[in-house]
Amino acid sequence: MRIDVVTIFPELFELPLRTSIIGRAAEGGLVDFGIHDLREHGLGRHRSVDDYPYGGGAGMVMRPEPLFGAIEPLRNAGAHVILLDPAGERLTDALARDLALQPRLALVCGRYEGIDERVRALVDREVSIGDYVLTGGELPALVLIDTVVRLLPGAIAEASHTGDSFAAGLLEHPQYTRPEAFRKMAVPAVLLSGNHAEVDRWRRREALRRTLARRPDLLGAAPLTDADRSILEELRAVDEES
Ligand code: 9D3
Repeated sequence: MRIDVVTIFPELFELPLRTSIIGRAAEGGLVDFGIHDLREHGLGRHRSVDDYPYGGGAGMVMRPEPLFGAIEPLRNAGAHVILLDPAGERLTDALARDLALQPRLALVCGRYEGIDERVRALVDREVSIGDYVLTGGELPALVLIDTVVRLLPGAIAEASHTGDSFAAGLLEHPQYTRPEAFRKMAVPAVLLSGNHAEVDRWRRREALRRTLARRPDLLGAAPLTDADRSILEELRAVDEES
């Protein structure tokens, strides 16, 4: 996969894309990145990329010419162009799985109060990472890259995403490692028992317990067996008692 990014802060991408799983995927040739400084398409001696809003108001708006100059060649090369925008469609694991099928993505990061409306004509989709206000699209672009690249075949062990909590529709069960007792807190005995069927049953029950307690909204869409449903009934009943 090829991922191009258009930004006025190319330095924000340096370390994150060289580190950890994304860095290893890039090293191994699963993905390569092109980070493009929008200022290279800026206007005049000051390489200006923004201007005052027509109609007045606070803040600056990103001008269309530099953005067109940066985006058009990427579009013409076949990239699926994504504008990171607070009013975009919400990023989910399902969207990440769709995007991971594209051979090329171009991510456009806005800054200031927004971008000239005419730039949207060059964009295939607009994506937001959630309902909170950030100072620009750079961190959202990194979040999108992180969630897409880990899904590329070979980036991480397959089992680590077929078992993803959002893929399975439930939150994950609790996990423990050594030591067996830490500050008087013990590891549940079942995990030390060596009985794999019992371990699986315990994990499923704990995943259901945690999802019921923290994200009951997920239970509607989760694929649940009859056994799961009776465990949930039991957990709800226990909760009634206290
Ligand atoms: C003045 C009104 N603001 C809309 C809420 C304008 C505005 C605020 C923040 C315009 C751009 C930004 C910068 N944020 C992003 O570019 C952004 C973002 C975000 O702030 N939250 C979640 N997802 C995203 S994706 C891009």
